[in-house]
Amino acid sequence: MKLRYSQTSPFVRKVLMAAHEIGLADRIEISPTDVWSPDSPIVRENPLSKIPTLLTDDGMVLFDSPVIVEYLDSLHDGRKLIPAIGPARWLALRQQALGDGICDAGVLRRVETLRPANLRSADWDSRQRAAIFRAFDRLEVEAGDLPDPEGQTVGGLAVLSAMGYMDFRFAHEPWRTGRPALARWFDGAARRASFEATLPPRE
Ligand SMILES: N[C@@H](CCC(=O)N[C@@H](CS)C(=O)NCC(=O)O)C(=O)O
Repeated sequence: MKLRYSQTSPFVRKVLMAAHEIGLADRIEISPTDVWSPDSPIVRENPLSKIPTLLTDDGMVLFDSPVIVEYLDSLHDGRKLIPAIGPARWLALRQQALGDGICDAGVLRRVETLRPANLRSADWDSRQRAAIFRAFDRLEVEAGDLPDPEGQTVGGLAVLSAMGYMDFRFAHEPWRTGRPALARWFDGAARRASFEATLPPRE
């Protein structure tokens, strides 16, 4: 399998942490991809031109990180990252939606900073920032529902990736302040090898 990839993408990171957790990382060839280049092959593979995009060994092109994680989770017989049924499933998927939503808002804010100053919108930035911190507030209230490090789920990985992205791009806006339960959960979850193996670059 080949993964169109960037070391800075929190969605790619979630997928790669998932692959490490279920023992499939060695089967994935990572292919650094610049989504902003008009020559990038990703435009032909994924009409949305986003990473992560997975090219499977049998010729499928899969995109959107939840779809890719679900595919990877179908390839092994161990403990699943996506619980099959019941409340545990909906909890994990909802946590994934919150984590991914923080990343969506964070990536939008980051892209905004790359635009010429006269085209940036402070209102747009505040709206995305507010969504991020509301999501962290909700996660703090629900921190007891987050998985143990040894029992990771797609929800826990998405939240962990979102926290890592905030530390990477928005360290000046500390999400830990006033959220002690989340900070404690992060300290435990970030000790996993899957987190260490997928750190973003130092910039
Ligand atoms: N919902 C997508 C979001 C992926 C995404 O936004 N990726 C960013 C990089 S972090 C991207 O490729 N952006 C390029 C663009 O928006 O054109 C997922 O979960 O995979």
